[in-house]
Amino acid sequence: MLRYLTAGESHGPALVATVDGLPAGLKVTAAYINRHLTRRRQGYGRGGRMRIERDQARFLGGVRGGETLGGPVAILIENRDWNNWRAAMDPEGPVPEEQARRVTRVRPGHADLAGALKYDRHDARDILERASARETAGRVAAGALTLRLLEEFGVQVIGHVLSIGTVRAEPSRLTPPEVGGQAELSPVRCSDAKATAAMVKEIDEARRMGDSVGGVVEVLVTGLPPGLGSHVQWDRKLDARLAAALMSIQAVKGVEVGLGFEAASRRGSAVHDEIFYHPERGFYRSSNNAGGIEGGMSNGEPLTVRAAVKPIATLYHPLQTVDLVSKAALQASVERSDICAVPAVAVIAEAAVAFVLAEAWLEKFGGDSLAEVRRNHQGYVEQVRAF
Ligand code: EPS
Repeated sequence: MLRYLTAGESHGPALVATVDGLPAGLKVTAAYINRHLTRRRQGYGRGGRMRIERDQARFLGGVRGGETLGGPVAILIENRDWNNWRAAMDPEGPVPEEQARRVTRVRPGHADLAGALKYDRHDARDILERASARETAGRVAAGALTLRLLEEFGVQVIGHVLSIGTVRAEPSRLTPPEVGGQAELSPVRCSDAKATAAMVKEIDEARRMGDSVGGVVEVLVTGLPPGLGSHVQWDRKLDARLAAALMSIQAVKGVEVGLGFEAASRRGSAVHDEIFYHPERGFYRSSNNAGGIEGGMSNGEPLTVRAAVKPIATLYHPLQTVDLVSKAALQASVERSDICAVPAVAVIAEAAVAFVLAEAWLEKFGGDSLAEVRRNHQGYVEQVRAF
């Protein structure tokens, strides 16, 4: 069973990610994880915090001599900003009132109010520190280990930005690796150069207005065999599991697979992908409206999932709210924040998708060592080929 947990507050000493259930013998390095952490940290529209952090992963367990041992892999990422928050976030306390940096003017759209009521905390900092998207550094570190596993089998996971605010990338004729290559060069992780320039403007405009802006990210995955996930039970369906993983990312409010919501307004003949057979290629489709999933299982075509990201809830021109303590009508608290984090969400979404796919991969081909997983995978590939 593959699982992971993260721990840590945004301005606390560090973030921790623990991944349990990876096979032994997988080659991993901190440098590999750091590459993904750096990709997450980049992206036009982030705030001053991203100039403070370095996001360097350190293995605390589960890895020896550059290979996993089969036990839980624990990763530590220090928060450099902790130096500026020691008094306010001291785990040992007591936290002096004048240094507590309390937040009581709860921000509409953030976890502040619901969390304060639920956990009975009269300082929303106790909520926002954990609700913060800083936590996604831990998720990307965990997800990077699963990306590494999938890479061993030639699976490529590519996250990119489709839209920011009202600016949309033109539908692309590029192959998924080309999309990834172009997106990597774009400050907003978008493969369309013209749209990139307009997206940068959109972010600048939101910044000028003291506002924030959201968008849509897409993850494309190539190299999957048919048969990951299952139609037989609701919680084994691959699309359901991907949707849950993507929805769990801070600020994501919607998920689509393949044509998604667009399919609802088309006739069946304009939605379903016709099936063909070639002795070399096996079964294939000439279109991919299903986004690589039918009946809750991968069907061998590239996976295509999208997530809609709402605009950041911290606004420099704040919205109306109520003070948690005094109950007075006031303007919401203004924390230093980002204007747009959509390019980062594309990287976080890669990690979320990779984790679910690795989990499904190990369910189907599971073994305690990478060599065993490889044998099981190979046997299945031969079975499908000989079908
Ligand atoms: C975040 C607010 C900002 C972001 C942060 C998420 O942090 P701060 O309040 O320290 O300026 O920069 O994102 C990260 C630190 C990160 O690593 O992604 C929030 O409120 O969610």
